[in-house]
Amino acid sequence: MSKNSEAAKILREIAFILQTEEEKESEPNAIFKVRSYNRAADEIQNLSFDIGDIYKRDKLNGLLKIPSIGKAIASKLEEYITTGKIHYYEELKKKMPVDVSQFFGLEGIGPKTIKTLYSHLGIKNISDLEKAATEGKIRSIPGFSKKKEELILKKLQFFKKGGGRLLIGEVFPLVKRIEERLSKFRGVKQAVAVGSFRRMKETIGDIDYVVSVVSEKEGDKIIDYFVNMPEVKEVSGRGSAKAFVKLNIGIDADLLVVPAESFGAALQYFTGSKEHGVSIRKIAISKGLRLNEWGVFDEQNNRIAGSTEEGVYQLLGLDWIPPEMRENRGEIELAKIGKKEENARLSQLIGYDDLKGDLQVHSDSTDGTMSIEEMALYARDKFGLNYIAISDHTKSLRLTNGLDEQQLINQAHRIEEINDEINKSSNKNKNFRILSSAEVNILKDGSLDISDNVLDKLDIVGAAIHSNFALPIEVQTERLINAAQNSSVDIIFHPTGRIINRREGYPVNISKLIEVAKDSNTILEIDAHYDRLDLKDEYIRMAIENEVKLVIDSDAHHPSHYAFLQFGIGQARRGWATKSDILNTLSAKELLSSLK
Ligand code: DGT
Ligand code: CA
Ligand code: CA
Ligand code: ZN
Repeated sequence: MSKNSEAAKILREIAFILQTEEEKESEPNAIFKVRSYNRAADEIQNLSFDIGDIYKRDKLNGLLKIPSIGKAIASKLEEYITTGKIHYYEELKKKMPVDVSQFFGLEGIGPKTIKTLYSHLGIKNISDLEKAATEGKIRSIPGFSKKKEELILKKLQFFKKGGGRLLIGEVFPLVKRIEERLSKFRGVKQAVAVGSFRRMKETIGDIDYVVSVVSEKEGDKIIDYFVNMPEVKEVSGRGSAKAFVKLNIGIDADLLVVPAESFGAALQYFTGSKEHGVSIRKIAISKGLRLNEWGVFDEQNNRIAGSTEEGVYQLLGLDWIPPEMRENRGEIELAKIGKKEENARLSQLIGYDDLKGDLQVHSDSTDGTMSIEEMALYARDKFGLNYIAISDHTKSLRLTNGLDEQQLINQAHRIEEINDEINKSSNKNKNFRILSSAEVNILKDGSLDISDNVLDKLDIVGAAIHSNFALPIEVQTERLINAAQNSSVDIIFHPTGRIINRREGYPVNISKLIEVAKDSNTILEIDAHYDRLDLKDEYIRMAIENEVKLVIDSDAHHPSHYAFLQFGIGQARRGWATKSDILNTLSAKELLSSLK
């Protein structure tokens, strides 16, 4: 595990063990403590910077700038980075020597229950629990019953099947790290993470790898290596060309090893989706061919393609189809060779390097964690962007210290000064530009909390709903329409308000919103934070079919969050967006001149 995942795991365990403790009068805020450990763990797990590097550069101060990290946790991280241990955690573990991380995600069996199970039956891990439940020992613990025991067994079955799906951003760094390690392994030609991950689905059920080797005898070595990686918790099975493991973060990973001549066919097969694969196989059959993970075979069973994906598709009369589109939603029709006009879209999908700017960025004027200047320099120097818009929250969002009219005007002036400062020494064509903006709050009645004459002084304006989620769909849609029809509003941020796996969002008549966006020349945002991915793929495609312009923003509250942009691009590709559908592929100047 990387330092970040290790530290995140410890913080999560601390939170968990804290929840097993008796309520103490002396500590009435225990629940907040638990929450802050969990939040800190999430943040660190997904940080695209290594906490060790942050510490090396800026010591405790650097750690304190990570969102959700306060003084208490920062000093524990410091202890972890410098000594490899956290004393506080070691002490907690002494009181409860249970492998608590095993129980994460085991729904309905919380910390208190686990404490009870430990103190009565000495249960320390999942297999102890399964054994005790199967042997009927749990029902006799005070407060338990036969029914409860059965329920535990049922939950265990579900858990073992892997009911939970992780968000793409939660697994991305890990998946890439393993992919890179596999591809550098001796004897390996190529290694690619396939399945839903390669298709950039918003959630991932399990991780799949396809590896090609130079010769068959390398297969065993790579499988050995795979099942012994530090991230592996348990090996579920292995064969001569396959391995199945459970990873510490609570997700399974599958590995398939193939010879180079089958690599393309294996990629095609295991990238899926299943529905796409089924349709592709039908085409093969209609041509008298057979397609499987080892290649395309003719009637005499000769392999006639398989080393590359392009070769497989071509033999079936198709252009290569980007993985993100492989959902059997019309992409195969589009890819038929000879349909020049339609299949142009396949090669014009927005690429992962196409964004020039980011239009939703927060600073420490409100709930962000770094200054405007720091956010700008990171965007320029580490992420290669040419512009960002500082879109801090506005006054009615008091929790974030939202800005009022005067503060927004002052911030816009300050931005001009910073633009001058940071561009002083650079050549004029390479100027980085910070745009003044705001994430204006849409009020209950659809009006905005900042007056139009102030908004008109900003370079670009986003508006968003942050409260009153329970209103009926007509009212909610009307609020958004009101905002879109406001001539000062350029973009609707995270249009549906969902948080994946946690909050459904408010109800919206999305086709109506799309229609109004088109008529009013309002841009809809693809918020690329992996928690949101809002608009989602399906709505992106609807927006594009209706010629609505989109932007992809990171919603960064810390510079490492710029890395989220790739998830937004992934969703845009899943929604068939070309570069010209996404306005922040334009230069700042072109973008500004296309606004309403
Ligand atoms: P996930 O893991 O639920 O996020 O989604 P996938 O798409 O990664 O699905 P997974 O891991 O079960 O299988 C990986 C790919 O392997 C899948 O996208 C297509 C292929 N595949 C798996 N099972 C079948 C099957 O029964 N039939 C066909 N045609 N393909 C399959
Ligand atoms: Ca999978
Ligand atoms: Ca799989
Ligand atoms: Zn927001």
